[in-house]
Amino acid sequence: MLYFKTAGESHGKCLIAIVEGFPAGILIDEAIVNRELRRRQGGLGRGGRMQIEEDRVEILSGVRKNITIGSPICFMIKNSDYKIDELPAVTRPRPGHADLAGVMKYNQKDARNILERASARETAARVAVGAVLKVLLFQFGIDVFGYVRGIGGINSDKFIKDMEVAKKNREQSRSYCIDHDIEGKIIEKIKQTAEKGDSLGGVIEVIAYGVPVGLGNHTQWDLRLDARLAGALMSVQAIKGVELGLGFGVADKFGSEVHDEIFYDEAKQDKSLTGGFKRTTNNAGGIEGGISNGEPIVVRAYMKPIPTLKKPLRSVDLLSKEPFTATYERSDVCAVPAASVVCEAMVTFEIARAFLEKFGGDSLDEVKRNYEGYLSNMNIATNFT
Ligand code: EPS
Repeated sequence: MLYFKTAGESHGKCLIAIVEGFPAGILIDEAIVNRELRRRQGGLGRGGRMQIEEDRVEILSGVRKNITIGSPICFMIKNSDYKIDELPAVTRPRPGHADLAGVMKYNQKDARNILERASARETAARVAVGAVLKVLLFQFGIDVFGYVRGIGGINSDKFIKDMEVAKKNREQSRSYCIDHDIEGKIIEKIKQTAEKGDSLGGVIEVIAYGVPVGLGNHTQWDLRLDARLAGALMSVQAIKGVELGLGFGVADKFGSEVHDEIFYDEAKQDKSLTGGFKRTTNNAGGIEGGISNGEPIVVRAYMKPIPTLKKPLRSVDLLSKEPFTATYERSDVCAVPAASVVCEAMVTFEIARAFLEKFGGDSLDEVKRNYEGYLSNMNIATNFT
């Protein structure tokens, strides 16, 4: 089974990720991973830390001559800002961070022992994992694309029509939006927010194209693909809500306005991933009954503003119990663009996990055989690579 774990503290020696269940026979190299790590480090709203770090991966195991060999893949990303033992104690917990609940749970007097691991620095390790899983999915024509729909209430009303255009627009955007019309307003809002010592959240959308019918399962609560995607995205630091397709909007509408009617196109039965069945809407976001239905999977994550504020909120000292303002050292004003890269990695992981559950094998060739067999049973041509 495909799985990964991460280890490492924000100002510790390094971050580590170990991926298990990755098939043998796939070409990966550090450059592919580094490209994604650079993307995560970039984007508007980042603070001083990103000037210090230049995230680069070292692949320590599971790969020989750039080809995966089926054994666990271990990634290491060194922290340039390695100083965990010299850093002062934190005794004034930040509202919204793990500080207070963490010290109480772990019986600590210093919130540093909590925040170092709770920090979103950990997400660099997740992005390394996502980078190689993207290579795997790409072998099967699956492409996962994450971008920013809005920051601080400045939201785009444009949706993706052409993936290549969207990719180009995102690459040219410092906010990782696909809508250049809102970029100027976002830049201005981040600037004003930084001046006020405050922080901003936003909305991220991730779309997975080329996902076949049949990933996930209706038979058990924890096998449902929508539940798994929601859990994966909620695990990303600062994400407070997740929706699929029409999402929260479904609650206010009639059933006839929500459900995607089914049509059949005989000419497409041998070519489309849906075997000729088709929809003219995708309000379900590509998942019905916990199973992918062949339409693009569309999921959105809502990120809260970062809890570390230059103009801190009221808090209480853990030791003296006196009122104080929360600790501030340095922070990002907005990490929504960076989080969009992390959300893309997490969606990639869940789709790859469900894909390998269904078609899994120890080698790429075996997975390909399984997938081709499944598609040919649905009369779909297997020219996906
Ligand atoms: C973070 C606090 C900041 C962010 C960090 C997440 O780090 P520092 O405390 O060193 O200033 O920059 O994000 C990263 C380091 C990163 O790589 O994304 C936090 O408290 O969550």
